[in-house]
Formats: sequence, C-alpha cells, structure tokens
Amino acid sequence: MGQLIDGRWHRGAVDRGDESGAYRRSDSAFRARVTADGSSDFPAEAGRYHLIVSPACPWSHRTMLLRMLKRLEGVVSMNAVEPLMLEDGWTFAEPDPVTGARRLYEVYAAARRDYTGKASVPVLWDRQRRTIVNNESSEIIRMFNREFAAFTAERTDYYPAPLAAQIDAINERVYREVNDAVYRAGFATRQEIYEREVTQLFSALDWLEAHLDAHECLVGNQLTEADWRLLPTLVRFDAVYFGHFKCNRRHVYQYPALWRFVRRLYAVPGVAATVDIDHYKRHYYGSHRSINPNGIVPVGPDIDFRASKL
Ligand SMILES: N[C@@H](CCC(=O)N[C@@H](CS)C(=O)NCC(=O)O)C(=O)O
Repeated sequence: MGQLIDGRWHRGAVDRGDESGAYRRSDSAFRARVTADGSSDFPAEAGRYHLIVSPACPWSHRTMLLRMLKRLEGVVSMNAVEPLMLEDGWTFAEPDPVTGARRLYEVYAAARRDYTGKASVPVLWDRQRRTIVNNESSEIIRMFNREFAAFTAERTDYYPAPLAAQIDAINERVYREVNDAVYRAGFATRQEIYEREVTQLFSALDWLEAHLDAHECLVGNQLTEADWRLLPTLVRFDAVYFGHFKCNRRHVYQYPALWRFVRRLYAVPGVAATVDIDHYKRHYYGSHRSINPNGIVPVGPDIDFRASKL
C-alpha cells in the first residue's frame, strides 16, 4: 500500500483505521463523464477508453459486470492488475499496453503530474487526451449503461428513469451497510467498532434476505444496477469477508434467499467469467498484512455457485 503525494509515490500503510479505530474510504478524485452527445470533453467513441480493474476489487467488479452486460467488450478495452497490492500499490504483470505503466500510480501521475491521493481501481482512461476520465465505479457504471448506446446493440437499461429514485435509495443503503461495511469491520482497530460494524452488517443481510425472499430483485421486477452492485460483495463474502474480515456470524449460503439470488445472477451468461475466487483470496489474504501478517491464504471454503446446495 502507499499513496501519491505531489505526484511521487510514498510507500506505507494508508488503509489503517484512524485514531478512533474506524476505517474511512477516501473520495474519488477524477469525476469527469463520458457523454453520448459529446457535451463533456469526453465524447463516447469506440476504441477510445480503457478500463483498468482489479478482479479482486468489488468496485472494479461492478464496472466489469456493466461492461459485459452492455456488450461493450469490443468498445472499451480492459486490463487487470495483479492480485497482490503491496508497497508499490497495484501493479501490472506486463506494462499496460495502453498507458505503458508498470504500476497503477504511474497512470495517476500521467493523468495529473502533482496528484495527491491513493491510486485506486477502477480507472477509466482516455487514450486520446491521455488522462483519467473517472475513477469512481458508481459513475463509470452509469456511463457504461447509458452513454455508449451508439456502439452496442444491447438495449437493457439497468438504471431506468421510473426506478431511479428507488435504485438510488437501495444503493445508498447497500453501500453503507453492506459493500463498505465489510471493509469497516475488517479494518477496524478497536473491538467495539468491529462489533458495531458486524452487528449492523448482519442486520442489513437480514433485511436483504427478507426482501429477496419476497421479491426476485432489489428494485422492481427486473435486474437493475442495484442488484449488480450487491453481487460483488456477496460472491466474495464466504471466501473472504467471513474469515479475513471476521464477518462470521453466518455464511451467505446459510441465507436461502441471498444464496438463491447469488446463484441466479451468477448463472446470467458472462457473469461467471467475472468471478475468480482464488484471485480474491490471493489478493485479500496476501495484501492486507496489517490483519494477516504472514499472508497465508486459506485453502477453503469449497464453493460452487452453480450448485443448488454448497
Ligand atoms: N470509490 C471508489 C473506491 C475504489 C477503491 O476503494 N478501490 C480499492 C480496491 S477495492 C483500491 O484500489 N485501493 C487502493 C489503495 O487502497 O491504495 C470506487 O468505487 O470506484
């Protein structure tokens, strides 16, 4: 881990809790938009934008899912970093073919010479202007959903206007109480904070279980962005968050409706190829030495999202 200060990389832990023992995720710095009509400085074009992801990272996973679901594989290129994130941050096995970077922080420094902050994934890079358009996954998925319509035949709208307010409300709660909560539990450095986070997380899972017991999807009768933003946390849960982040009251497979939901989304064509449990385990257990000092990666659990039972 580390971060850029005035465009220079500094090694050292930045993912620690603060003095209160709580963990806070920093805001994303690059917030421009690709637009279909070119009204921003970044018009939608085929072959212009490049997505850099970590397959382990749940925020990256959202962008991988929307890129695949909207059939943008031939429109927006994609490259993945290596599983381990240590002193140099995220790194590439080979120089990234588009930016030439060996380390993700070089991409940030190329975009802004005096950049200060973390070098996080996902990143949406513009080949033409040689800069980062956006590094906030919630915004990248909205661009993939809507702005590239001229370059894909896939018409499914994952953020339909009539459901937008409900999707926003669910997203906000799922982000705070589930997606980010597992990290706050895992990186807490005080017992009472960890316990508070885990307690809240499992009440949120109880709420989702009750909702998905009665409904097929989180919002309306169709799969929306809200469902695809929940999946990355649920597919990582039993293999990583349960053990590594000590979110261990129950497994996802012990919640009948949540487990059905995960398997249903996993069965959607193209989704399974975005899921890589071994990669997740190597990343989390290998990278977060503050909570797993020897970097030992556990062997289990045996998990099969295609099975009707575990
Ligand atoms: N708000 C960002 C969060 C992204 C994020 O936190 N990514 C993590 C990986 S899961 C990261 O790259 N962290 C780099 C670091 O901690 O130095 C988004 O959703 O796009």
